[in-house]
Amino acid sequence: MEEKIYGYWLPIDISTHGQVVDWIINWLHVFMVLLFVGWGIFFVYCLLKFRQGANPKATYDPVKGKVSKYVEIGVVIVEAILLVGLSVPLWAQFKNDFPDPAKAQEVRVVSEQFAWNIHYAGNDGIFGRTAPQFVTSDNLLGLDPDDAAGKDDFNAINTLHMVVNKPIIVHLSSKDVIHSFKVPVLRLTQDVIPGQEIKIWFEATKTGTFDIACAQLCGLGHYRMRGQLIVESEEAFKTWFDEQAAEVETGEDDFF
Ligand SMILES: [Cu+2]
Repeated sequence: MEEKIYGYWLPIDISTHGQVVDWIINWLHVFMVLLFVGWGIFFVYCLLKFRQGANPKATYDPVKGKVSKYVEIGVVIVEAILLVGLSVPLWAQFKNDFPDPAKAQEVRVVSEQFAWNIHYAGNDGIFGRTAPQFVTSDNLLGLDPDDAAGKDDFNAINTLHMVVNKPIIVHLSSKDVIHSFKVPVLRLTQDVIPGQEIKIWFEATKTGTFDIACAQLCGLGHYRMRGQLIVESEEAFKTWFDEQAAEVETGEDDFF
């Protein structure tokens, strides 16, 4: 039986970095509940204690108790621990410790209204040069027809195939407006900014087909900007990859 991806709480986590993200999300919810209940009790306490019947005359003396001060210091300490102890190290790891490209897979993801172009480098492993002036409806990536490195490249529209338990480096860019590359099961959200190339990496630990969504309202078709992340074994990936590469060879999936 297939495991349910989405339930009442967080979707399943299939990434190597997801556990820390989930800790942060879960602990923030615990603290929010504590704050909500705490403030609720305090509110009711104030309604009763300072009701007009018991206090016909207002007091202008400042508060003498120290409890509120200690509670606020406690909240600041907890928030600092969450930020400095969990969020910042995770962010730093995600941004600084990139996997060795020799041991990782590499793709370019070029977003546009309203699709994800997934650019594979083909058999040579080198991405062909791209430029806006080459973009046509047959060449959505804008590959330069004069660049030999791009001859074997292919575009897997809305389908990102990757190998399980192997890191992948994704170069994100946009052809038009700001989009946001979101894969809930990977605990991954990264804005895609026109004019910039943003590098991210992740590693999936489970095989299966999962959703890629656009998490930035990017126009009328935003709702259908949905892709598939296909995490598969090395062999299955190779079979798929060779098929795509062969189609480029035979001109079935040729851009020019
Ligand atoms: Cu979008």
